[in-house]
Amino acid sequence: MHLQNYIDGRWVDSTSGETFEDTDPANGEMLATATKSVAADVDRAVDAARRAFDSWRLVPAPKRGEILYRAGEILLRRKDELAREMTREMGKVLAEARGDVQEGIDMTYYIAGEGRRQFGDVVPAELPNKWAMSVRHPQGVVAAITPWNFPLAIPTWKIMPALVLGNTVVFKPASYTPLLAVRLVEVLEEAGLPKGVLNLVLGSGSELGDHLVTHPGIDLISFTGSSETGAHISELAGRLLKRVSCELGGKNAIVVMDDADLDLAIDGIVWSAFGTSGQRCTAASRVISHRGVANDLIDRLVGRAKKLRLGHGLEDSTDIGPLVSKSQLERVHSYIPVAEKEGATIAAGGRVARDGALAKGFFHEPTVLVDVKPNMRVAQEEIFGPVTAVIEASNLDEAIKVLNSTKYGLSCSIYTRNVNDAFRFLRDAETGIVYVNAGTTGAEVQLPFGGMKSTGNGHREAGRAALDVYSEWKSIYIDYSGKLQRAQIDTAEKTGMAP
Ligand code: UN1
Repeated sequence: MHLQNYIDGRWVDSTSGETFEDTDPANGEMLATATKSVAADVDRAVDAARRAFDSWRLVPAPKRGEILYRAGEILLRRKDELAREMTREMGKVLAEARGDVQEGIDMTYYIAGEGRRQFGDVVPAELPNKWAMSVRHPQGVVAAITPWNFPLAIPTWKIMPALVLGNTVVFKPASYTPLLAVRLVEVLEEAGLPKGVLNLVLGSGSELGDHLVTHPGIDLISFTGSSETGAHISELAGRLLKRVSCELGGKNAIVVMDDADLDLAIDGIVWSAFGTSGQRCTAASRVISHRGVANDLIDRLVGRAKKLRLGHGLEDSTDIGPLVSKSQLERVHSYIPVAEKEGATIAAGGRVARDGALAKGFFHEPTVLVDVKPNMRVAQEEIFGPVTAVIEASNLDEAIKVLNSTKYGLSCSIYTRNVNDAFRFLRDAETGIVYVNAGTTGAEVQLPFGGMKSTGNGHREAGRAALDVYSEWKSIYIDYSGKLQRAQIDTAEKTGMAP
């Protein structure tokens, strides 16, 4: 299989003629070659998107929405096939890959409905015989730069709202997941998207990213990835006064109080910490346990972590797939000596898994760190792997203090049966997403998704909030009085009392 760029409605190779490999991280098998783009390909994609913008912005929004409905139907039809390819391309187990595709379907249908909404305000004017209202206006050409951990869902979070609002798009997916990106573009092509409205450029972010972000034809950059890259993009784009929407890192915590249903809490921790091998920005990489239940919690968590079965995500028996790449595996594993040096204890896991067939892939054992203090690096830095750090706290106040002590603010949760504690937690957590008696993952598409502090730059994806990223507000005044009316000027006319 060979994967190509999609520019101005045509599948084409890069002008470089070079390729890169798309491989299965569970066994190293090659799935495809992909064309390796250079700056000239970015230029072509941006030019095509700019040209298409002139006509796409004039297509009635309900018609744009209809194309998205059709795309949702095609995604539904292809769900199983896409999920299988996703498991092979980036490793997550099949049930989770199906969930990823489903989240893309949900987002596509949800946003398709915005074709007939996109509400603005109609408000009274302060002068007589005058009309006042606000409408949404597209930004122009959007650069959608997406990660590999949700290779279908996250691109839909960006591309679908951009399209329904009348923007055109240059899509630069992570180089680990070109296949799923090609599939999404195929779906939108089949759904009837006109040429040039969505363009795909495959290749490495470090080689293409700066050129794309600073390209004068790009109006808005929507990026999901690390806080470091988000800051770099924001710096480049900020100088050019471009809008940037960033979804960045997390150091999400589950707080377990001494009155919690511990069985429920352990289920939530295992799912949130080790699902997707911990490669979610919402993953629970900290557990803040009330001292009264900490020993019991650790015993049970360690027991469960040791039972999880590593393997290829397409096998029914597998609980946890590989990490996406060798470099991610090395990065995650490099935190083990850091933890030990700082005085933490490895209560479960801690090793790169090399037994039998696992040696061919990038597997890391599910790892539980205990004796962790809130200021240790393993309690502060995003690890993005199957590693969670248990920190003890004496009461709710201390737990909330620890919760809020990192630079990130994406997701958190509390397990408690005390309604007063739950409400205090909801009020005081400095995160964009808060759960009660559930883990930290599993956000639904109809609510805003994103975080506070270094997790983002104030924008939100999903929900109605997504519309604010991909549109400008235009306020409109229509004076039908037939005479000069002066707002804010102290005259009798202003009150309508003049003859
Ligand atoms: C991400 O990891 O970047 O809430 C997105 C969740 C998923 C989305 C995660 N719905 O875990």
